[in-house]
Amino acid sequence: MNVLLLSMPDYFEHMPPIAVRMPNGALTSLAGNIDAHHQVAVADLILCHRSTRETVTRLVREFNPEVLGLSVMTFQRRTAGRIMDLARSLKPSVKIVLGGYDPSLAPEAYERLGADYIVRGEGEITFRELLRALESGRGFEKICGLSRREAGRWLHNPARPVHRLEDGDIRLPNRAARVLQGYTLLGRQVDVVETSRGCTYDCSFCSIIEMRGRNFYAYSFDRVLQDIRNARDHGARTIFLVDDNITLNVHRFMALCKAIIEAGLHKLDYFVQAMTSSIADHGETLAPLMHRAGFRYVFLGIENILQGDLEFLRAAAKNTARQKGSDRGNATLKAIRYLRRNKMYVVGGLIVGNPDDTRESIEANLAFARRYVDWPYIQHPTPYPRTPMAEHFREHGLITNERLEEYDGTTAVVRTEHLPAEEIEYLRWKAERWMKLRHLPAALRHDPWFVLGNASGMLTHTFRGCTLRSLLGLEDGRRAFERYKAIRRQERMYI
Ligand code: B12
Ligand code: SF4
Repeated sequence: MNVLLLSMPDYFEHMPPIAVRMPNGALTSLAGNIDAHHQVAVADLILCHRSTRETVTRLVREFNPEVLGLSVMTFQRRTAGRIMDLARSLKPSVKIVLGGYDPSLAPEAYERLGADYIVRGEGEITFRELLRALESGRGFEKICGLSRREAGRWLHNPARPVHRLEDGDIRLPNRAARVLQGYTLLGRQVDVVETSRGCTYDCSFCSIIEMRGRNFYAYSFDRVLQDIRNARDHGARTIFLVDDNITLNVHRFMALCKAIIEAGLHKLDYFVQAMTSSIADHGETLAPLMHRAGFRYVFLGIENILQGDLEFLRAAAKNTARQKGSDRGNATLKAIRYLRRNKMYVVGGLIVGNPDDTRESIEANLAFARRYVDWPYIQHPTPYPRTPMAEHFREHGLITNERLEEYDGTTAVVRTEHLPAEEIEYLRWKAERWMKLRHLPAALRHDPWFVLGNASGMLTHTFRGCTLRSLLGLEDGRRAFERYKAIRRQERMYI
């Protein structure tokens, strides 16, 4: 069968395609795990976000897929619906399969949008079995993790237990299936690699727990190194390790750094997401090792610097430093110091606009980011389907915006008990632009050719909506913010 797999073109504020065009790891993993006789093509629509309609039309015409698979996050749901309509108009018989976080956690929405199948949770084995059932015309009822339409009704097969990743059952991603090119991070070709799946924490904003429960399973180092080599052989110079929480098992992570060095793969640049507590507690040995292994940017899940907010986010434990088992307070500063001392940049993940936040508490977080992080990655709490946070915001009547295409993390869609949503977003937007500007010299040192060629495009993106008058303070900043919001609305019309 011909199988076409697409990820959505929608991007969010901190990942402008001019600087970041990252492949979706799910699609190549699915492509690597279907039976070998299928023809499979993978297209990440972020690479053509300005010509989505034309590209999807061309791909459907040229590739003539019997099965079309879409990978979707919540803020991409509207675009996914439009792509499904387009594909059906081009080829009415195509079977449409949805997967990823949003279809898994809100399948009912996709039933209404006209999908044929929904793969809930991990997809490799379920999708492989679905293609077999489509070929033979039977056996759908035995496929765990599958939702399907039968005689006008939706049937939901039992959930599939999470995979333990250890027996080689999940094969390497198939990167050769990609039919679009141009994946870059700050000008260098980038790819994604997984070393583990899962997390045992339960932060209230994170979709991971409803998606797969609290667990952690890891691939063997042999497999991880093969995967990194495969990404490198396909041209990657930067690797984003997309594990849910690679620092959950610090000793394994240290051993992985050593394995990367021993395999000579430390000449690549690595980006990773990390918990502050792991870095703070083990930084003395871990941080130098990470630097030697090639880690350059570390996304730190700081979440918030105030204890009350951390408790709401259920992120206090993962942000607490410990010594010999006893609590030594917030881990953030310690973690930042270790990373910076070892020449790594800190991407500071903060969440502002939680239910009890006041202007002062938001300003305190922004001031912290200004002072301590290299690149701000500040978001607003977003009530994604079935997260504990979503329940809380709904119960307290704090959700002010139900337009899911704006659930991109940098649009405030909830208010606090003290501040309207618009004001929260304005505070963040106003402060964050200047923090990003400040990182430009460091980025120039790291990637001089890219920055020299793209600085004006990046600045135009960061300061869109602003004019010289607004930057000089001769115009009310809110007017620039309104223009920015209008531009953002336009940008969201991908199709
Ligand atoms: C790595 C990562 C990123 C990376 C890389 C993204 C990329 N291009 O791949 C970066 C940092 C760029 C990123 C950004 C964002 N992310 Co992100 N990210 C993740 C993370 C940590 C891992 C995702 C991953 O690659 N896993 C590995 C792959 C193999 O697994 P998978 O994607 O789950 O896919 C499996 C199944 O879902 C299924 N499947 C998936 N698609 C399909 C399609 C078909 C057809 C089928 C059959 C099956 C299937 O099969 C796959 C294999 O088993 C998750 C989860 C987490 N713990 O936080 C969040 C997560 C996916 N991100 C999320 C969000 C919201 C975002 C942002 C909007 C904002 C943010 N929080 O940073 C941006 C938007 C990005 C953009 N397009 O602009 C949310 C999504 C929530 C939701 N309900 O939609 C998650 C779940 C985190 C959370 N908050 O809970 N992200
Ligand atoms: S530690 Fe990270 S992956 Fe784990 S639940 Fe919290 S946000 Fe999600």
